[in-house]
Amino acid sequence: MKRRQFISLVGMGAAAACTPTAKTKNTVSASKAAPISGHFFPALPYKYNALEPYIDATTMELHYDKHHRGYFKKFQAAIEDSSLETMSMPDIFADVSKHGDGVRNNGGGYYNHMLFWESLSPEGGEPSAKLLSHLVKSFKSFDGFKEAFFKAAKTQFGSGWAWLIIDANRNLQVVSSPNQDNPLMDIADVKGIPLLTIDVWEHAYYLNYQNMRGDYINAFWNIVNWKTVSKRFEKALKGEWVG
Ligand code: MN3
Repeated sequence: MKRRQFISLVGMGAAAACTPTAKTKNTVSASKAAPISGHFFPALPYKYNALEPYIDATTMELHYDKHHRGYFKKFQAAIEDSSLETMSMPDIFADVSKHGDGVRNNGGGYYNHMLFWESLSPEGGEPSAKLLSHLVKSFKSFDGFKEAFFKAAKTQFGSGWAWLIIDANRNLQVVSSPNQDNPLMDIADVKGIPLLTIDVWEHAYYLNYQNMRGDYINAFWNIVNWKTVSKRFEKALKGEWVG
């Protein structure tokens, strides 16, 4: 794939993944509406206790209402009265090294948590046949993928994230990132469209799992929203918007 095509793929896919539904559907009056890339604090797609016993309600409430909201507010402050107010997150991340640490850390924190909430569901499920076949191709087996993802999440030193991404060659890869960095950022070692992510900051699990990060990651498999992850993957493969 040519670089330009990939940038387009990354931009479209990731932008749509985190754009409020009302904005993406409202194409007719788009010229009158707020810019499609405007930044909004999203609603949590389930109740705080919906992911129990794997993630407890208190952790969810603090994580969403304090941590995530805090990143959003600081991000808003960091971009106030700048051109970034109307720029999509993937476009901001594509040049994030030029925008300063306030945008990198708080923009990452805002965006990464949106993907994290979307990656989870009380219903769990399984990958689609197409995603499963690609996971098997890339990691030998589904268990091979889970091992790679577990390892990336478990061994990320300090705070950070692990990701399943689709890269520029449309291959699946597992990567990790420190702090609030993500694979859309120009500073990332391996870039791609995020499909699935896990937050391994201690605030994501310490109340319930204390220092047992591995137990938290194992519990995570019970609540992965494979329906959404599969949809993102199949649309990204075709170069379509990832909703
Ligand atoms: Mn977090």
